[in-house]
Amino acid sequence: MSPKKVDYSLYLVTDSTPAILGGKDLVSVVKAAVEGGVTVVQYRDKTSDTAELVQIAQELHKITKPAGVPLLINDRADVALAAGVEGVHVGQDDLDLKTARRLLGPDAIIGVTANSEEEALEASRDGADYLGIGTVYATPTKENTKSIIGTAGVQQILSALAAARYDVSTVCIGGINASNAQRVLYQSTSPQKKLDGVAVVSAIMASSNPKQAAEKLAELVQTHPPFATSLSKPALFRDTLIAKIPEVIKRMASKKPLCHNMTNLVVQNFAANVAIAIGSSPIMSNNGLEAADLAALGGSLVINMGTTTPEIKSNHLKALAAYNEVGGPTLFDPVGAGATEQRRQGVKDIMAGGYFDLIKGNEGEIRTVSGASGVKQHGVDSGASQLSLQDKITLVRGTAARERNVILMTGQVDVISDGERTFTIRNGHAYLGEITGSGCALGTTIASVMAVEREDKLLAAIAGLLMYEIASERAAVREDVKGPGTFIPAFIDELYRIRQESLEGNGDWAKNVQVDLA
Ligand code: 3NM
Repeated sequence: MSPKKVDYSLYLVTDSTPAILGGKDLVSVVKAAVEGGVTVVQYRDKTSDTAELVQIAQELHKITKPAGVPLLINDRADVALAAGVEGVHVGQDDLDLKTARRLLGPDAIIGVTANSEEEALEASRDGADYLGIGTVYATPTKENTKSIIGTAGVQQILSALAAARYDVSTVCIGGINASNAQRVLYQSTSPQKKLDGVAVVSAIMASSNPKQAAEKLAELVQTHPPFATSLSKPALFRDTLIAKIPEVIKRMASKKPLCHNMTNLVVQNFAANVAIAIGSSPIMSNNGLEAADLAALGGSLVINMGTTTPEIKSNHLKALAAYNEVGGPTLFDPVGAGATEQRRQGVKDIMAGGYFDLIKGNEGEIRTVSGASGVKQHGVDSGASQLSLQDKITLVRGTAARERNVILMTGQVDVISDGERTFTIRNGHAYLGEITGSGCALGTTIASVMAVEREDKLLAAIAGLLMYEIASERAAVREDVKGPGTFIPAFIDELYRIRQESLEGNGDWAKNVQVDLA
């Protein structure tokens, strides 16, 4: 079945229950939504009697048909036939696709709910015109959903469809609204296949102004999210990338960007001192309510989970939304991600709540971010390594491609990737592992560079990482450094010196970088 010419970009599923519709009139809400720009309407009504279903479907069709918007009926091919609408949508437990097709004929639009690769492939093989892929995020609108698959799950299904060469259309469903529609479309995209649209219920049906809600969503789904700056990645080779680093650090030191740190209680002072030393301007604010004002100042955001609590998590989510809205660079440091259930869930919640340009962590943390089960971190330390270097490279590259961001796994050998370009970095010094907050302040350093280098965030991250690690090497060999205690002030001095050298146009500090293409 070749895809029919249908615009699936903003797909409305109706809901007549008081919890969603409130006291509003269903037909009026659909009329407003169509005026606002929804491109498909599915009439979903699990309670009305058949005669009533047909009658309401006919009324809805009087609105959708003149607007060129297909009207589909949830589950009921008989109602679709009786009302003469364009098609049906069937769930996995509804009327089966082949029977629906037999009843409605080849021109009808028939969509199928798919929760997994298997369901998606089967429906495509059997001739579905489109798939409703979900559940993306948990939603009170439909509580008996099978599994929450997130953007990673949607992307996996899209990749499987592309590999099997099905050109079936796709929308995703579950918890989509104006705050996440663009990100969900962006992060669900697989290199071979993208979603054709998003399906929403409450974002429009529960709105007090359905027309405005539809207009807003229609605009959002047609545009890239503000944080998607580097849609065409510069094809940088190792040497061209390395050559740019001193200039990037010089730019950061001259511009003194704001670096907003929502970091843990242990490292606030150290991270702020590091930020000042490298030439950025730190603000250590954990108050989510002021994040929108701070985001407007053009800086970057670090979210560090080191001493998280439920209240801190809610502040993090507010700040992340504020920076995402203006495209301000965001960095996530999931400290101790694999150590406790609270933290494992915290990672899931925050990654479902917004977009991070970069996620950095040690092996245990990045494995947790990737979704690996059974990661046992002993406190915030990574614990004994369980992965070979090649395993780390595969994991980091795959996670970056999945999240469409940059992933940095720190360790004796750091591994960094944006999903396309992957590097290993062997700079740094063991003293960094002997003091508190060295990983956290690295996050501050990288975020500071990302604030000024927004186009290529991989370049920004490598520049920040190298500045940091080379400063540690220079500090460690100083005569006044006798151990971790004397290392700290020397390290801050060396960060400051690299900043000053960079400002003077001297990039010699970056001569001994140990960076390799992986
Ligand atoms: N089907 P909202 S989730 C109707 O996962 C429906 O198949 C789902 O509602 C699925 O946009 C869902 O309000 C409800 O979150 C989506």
